[in-house]
Amino acid sequence: MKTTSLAGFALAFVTAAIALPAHANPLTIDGNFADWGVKNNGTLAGWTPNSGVLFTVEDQSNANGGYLSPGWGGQAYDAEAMYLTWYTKADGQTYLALGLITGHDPNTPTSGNSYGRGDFAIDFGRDGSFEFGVLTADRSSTLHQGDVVSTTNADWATGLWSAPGVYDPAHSTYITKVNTGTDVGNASMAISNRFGNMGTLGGNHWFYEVEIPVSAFGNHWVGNTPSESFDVQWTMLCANDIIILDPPAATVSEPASLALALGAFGLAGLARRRKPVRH
Ligand SMILES: [Ca+2]
Ligand SMILES: [Ca+2]
Ligand SMILES: [Ca+2]
Ligand SMILES: [Ca+2]
Repeated sequence: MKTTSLAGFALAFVTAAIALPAHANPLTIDGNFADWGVKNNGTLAGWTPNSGVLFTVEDQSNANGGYLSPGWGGQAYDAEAMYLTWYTKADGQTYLALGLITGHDPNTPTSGNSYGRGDFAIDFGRDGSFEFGVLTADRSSTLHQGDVVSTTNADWATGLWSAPGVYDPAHSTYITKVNTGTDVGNASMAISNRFGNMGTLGGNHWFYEVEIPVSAFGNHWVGNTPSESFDVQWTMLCANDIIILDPPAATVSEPASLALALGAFGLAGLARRRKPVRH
């Protein structure tokens, strides 16, 4: 098995916008990222969105077959950037919006050595348990593209890897797509056509744009701003490359009851809880 080093190939940076979105304007869910402030102008700066949008960029330039993490696959399986914001529309409804740029063709079939697109996964509490999936494709006779599905991890299919670089499909814990669960809402979703000139590392790219009414999250999101910490993750059905956006703590208010309870013990517990669970 190849052991290509990630270092040198990967461009990774995370920017934490400090003041978030109370004022963010609603986005148009049309598969065009201009309203996020992202530009495919062949520059590094093109990845950077408007202020008020949280994001992470993990663009890699590996040729076909190059190492990503936790698997291989090069540009054709490169999860490149994720964006996140939220806003309240005139109707009073609050929405969580997600953007994803990837080198993985959304139309990639799942057959032989090829693997199709996965679903967005949301982990409230950042405890490694994914409470919701947002479907990028029809997954069963009742679970369709755009559905917001309440899940446990057992409801998810998993990838090919049990650890970075370890091929072991039978023991993979990297979740990929929703098989089963309870439909709790409907997201708007648009997927772009292929485009180029994104960043400086070349290749083809696609953009997913998603808008989720936070009412689907029940008690996990109360009010106009997040009431609980959360992560958003996306990968494809092999989980060759996984991208995770972890909104920084400063932008997500802790529940008032927890804040009141914070003594020395509470702080220790908070620090432990906030340590991301990674596989
Ligand atoms: Ca748009
Ligand atoms: Ca790339
Ligand atoms: Ca990547
Ligand atoms: Ca969770």
